[in-house]
Amino acid sequence: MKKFKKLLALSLGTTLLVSSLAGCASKPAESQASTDTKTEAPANTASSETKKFVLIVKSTGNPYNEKEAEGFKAAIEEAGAGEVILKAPAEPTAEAQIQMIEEAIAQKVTVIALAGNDPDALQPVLTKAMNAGIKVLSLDSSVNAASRMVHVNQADPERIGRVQVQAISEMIGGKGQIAILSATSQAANQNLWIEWMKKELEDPKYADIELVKVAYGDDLRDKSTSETEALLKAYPDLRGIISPTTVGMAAAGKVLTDKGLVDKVVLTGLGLPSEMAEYITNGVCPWMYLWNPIDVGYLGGYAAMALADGTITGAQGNKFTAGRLGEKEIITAGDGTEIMLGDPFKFEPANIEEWKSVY
Ligand code: RAM
Repeated sequence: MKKFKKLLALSLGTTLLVSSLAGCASKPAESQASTDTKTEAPANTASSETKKFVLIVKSTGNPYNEKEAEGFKAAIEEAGAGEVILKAPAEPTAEAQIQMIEEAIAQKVTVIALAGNDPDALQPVLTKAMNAGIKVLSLDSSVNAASRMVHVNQADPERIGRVQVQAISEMIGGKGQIAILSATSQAANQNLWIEWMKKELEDPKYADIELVKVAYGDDLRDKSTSETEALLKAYPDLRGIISPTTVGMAAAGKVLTDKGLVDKVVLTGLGLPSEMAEYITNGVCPWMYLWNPIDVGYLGGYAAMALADGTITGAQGNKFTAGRLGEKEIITAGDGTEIMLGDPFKFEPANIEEWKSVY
C-alpha cells in the first residue's frame, strides 16, 4: 500500500512536470521565477474580469522555489481560473518582497500568495493589500496571523523539527558536537523547526550531544558554502550538520564531499532529492527528509482560488477541494489558521534514484 501511494505520488509528480513543460507555449515554470514579472493570461481572455493570482517566493536561484512555482501555476491553469504572475526577489529579504507586494496592489490583483521572508515585517503592506480587497495567503514560510487569511503548511513543524534531531543522533551514535546550517535568521519556517529541534534535544537521551552553533547561509549557495567551511574550521570535532533548508543541504553536501569528510561529519536535514542524490549515494548524507514542493505550490494555488471565489474565508473548519489532492480542511495553527499538506517523507539510498528526477 505504501509502495502504491509512493508510485502514485511519483507518477502524479511526473505528470505534472510533463504537462507543465508541454502545456505552456513559452518557458517551463523553472525559468519563470526571476526578478522579472512573468504573466500568463489564459488563452481565451483579456477581459478586466480576469482574476490575477500572484505568487511571490523567497528568492531566485533556489530549485525548491521553482518547483513550488510550478505547482502553483499548474493548479491555476488546470482550473482555468485566471492569470498567473510568478515573482521572486533576487535576495531573500522582506524589503524586496514589500516592493513586489506594492506592485501587486497597484496591479489590482485578486490574490497574493507568498513564502514570507519575515513573519512580521510584511504586516503593513499585506494589511494594505487586504484592505484593498486582495486575498492574502502564505505558504511554505508563514507570515503572522494578522498578515494573512490562511497559511499552507507543508507538514507538522514539530514532527519536522524532532525527526531531524532523531536522525542525526542515530547517525552519530548519540554522542558529539552538532551544528545547524539554516536559511535566513528571519525565516519563520526554519525558525519554528529549529525551536522544535531544541525541544527534542532537551530529552536526557541526547545528553552527550552538544549543539554548538546555528549558522545562517541565507538560502544563498555561496554563503551556505562559506558558513559550512567556517563551522568545520571553528569546530574541528564536529560530528554532524543538520540543514533544514534545501540550499544549505546541497552546499554542505558538496563541502563535505570535496573535503573527503564522509563518515567523519554526517549531514541530514531537508534536501531536494535532485540536488542530494549524489550525497546520499556517496554516504555524506545517510538519509534526509522533505515533502513534495510541487504539491506545496499546487495546494497554495487551489487555496488561492478558493479564497478568490469565496469558497473559503480562511476560517477554521472551511473546506475546499484541492484538485488531485482531494478535500482539504482549514485547521487552527499555532498562529492563525492553516491547511496541512501531509507528512515529511524519508529519502535514503533505497529510494533516492526514483525521486531524483521528480523534484
Ligand atoms: C529552502 C527554503 C524553503 C524550505 C526548504 C526546505 O528551499 O528555505 O523555504 O521549505 O528549503
